[in-house]
Amino acid sequence: MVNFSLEGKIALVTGASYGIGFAIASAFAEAGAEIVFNDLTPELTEKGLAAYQSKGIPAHGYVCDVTKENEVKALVEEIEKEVAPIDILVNNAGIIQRIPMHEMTAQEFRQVIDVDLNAPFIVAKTVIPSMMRKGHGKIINICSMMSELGRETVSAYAAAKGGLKMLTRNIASEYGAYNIQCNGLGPGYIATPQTAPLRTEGHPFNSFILAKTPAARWGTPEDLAGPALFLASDASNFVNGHILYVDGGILAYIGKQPQ
Ligand code: NAP
Ligand code: GCO
Repeated sequence: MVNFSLEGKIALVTGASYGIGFAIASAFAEAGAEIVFNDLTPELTEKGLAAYQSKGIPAHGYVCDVTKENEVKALVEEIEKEVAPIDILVNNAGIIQRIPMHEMTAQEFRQVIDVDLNAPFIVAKTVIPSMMRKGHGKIINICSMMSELGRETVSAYAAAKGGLKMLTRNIASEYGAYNIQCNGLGPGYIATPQTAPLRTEGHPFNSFILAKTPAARWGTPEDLAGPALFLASDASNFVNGHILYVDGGILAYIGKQPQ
């Protein structure tokens, strides 16, 4: 029988108090995993803990900024001591800045690269040694349409998510021999706080996205749960360095002709 169970597995999902990370962690819990997540502030972490609790999920929540190497090292040590070594890492925490490139400061650009590219490197390099010792591990990097496509105002985000795609392939190449699989999950346009500014009443981006998506709807965080579970489970043990796009068909489609 194909094994999608995560029974006995410890999963760390970064930035998972709500949104895509929360939906993925909830699905992992349903499949039997013990959930660990972090967020930036005690308030958000508490809110996340309450949200998991309301679903009957006994998650462990920590405060940690994933861009800070010392905080990530302390987080992973604490998880290993208080829970157990991590079997599954989902690099989910991310930010976006929508600013025309010629108006963006180098500091704003760096901040996006720091959270969306440097942090997945930091968290992955910190958990990989114990995965090597255990002889298995799953790393899932949350990529984006912007791992493949560009668009106005998202230069830093596209540079980071394009880089994350290649970091994914490199981790797969470097650690595949240790039975560590590293894959990317590339969401299309998903209704979360990150995309809230694009979904306001009458915003032209809303109809633009519907016309670009064969499924003709925004995705939901729950749309990502099944594909993430596949990549976290033994069912994908020979899938490595792959980016699984969950986009309602955007990357396959030229877009609907205007009427
Ligand atoms: P979201 O609603 O903005 O949630 C992102 C989470 O990451 C928040 O909890 C955020 O905390 C946390 N975070 C940000 N910086 C952090 C840091 N330095 N340390 C720890 N946590 C941090 O985003 P989402 O839409 O669920 O997106 C999750 C991931 O999917 C991101 O990587 C995003 O780029 C990617 N993605 C989203 C979409 C989409 O359409 N929504 C599509 C493709 C890819 P705060 O609340 O404190 O900021
Ligand atoms: C944007 C969006 C995107 C999405 C997502 C697409 O401004 O174009 O925010 O970047 O959030 O990453 O896959």
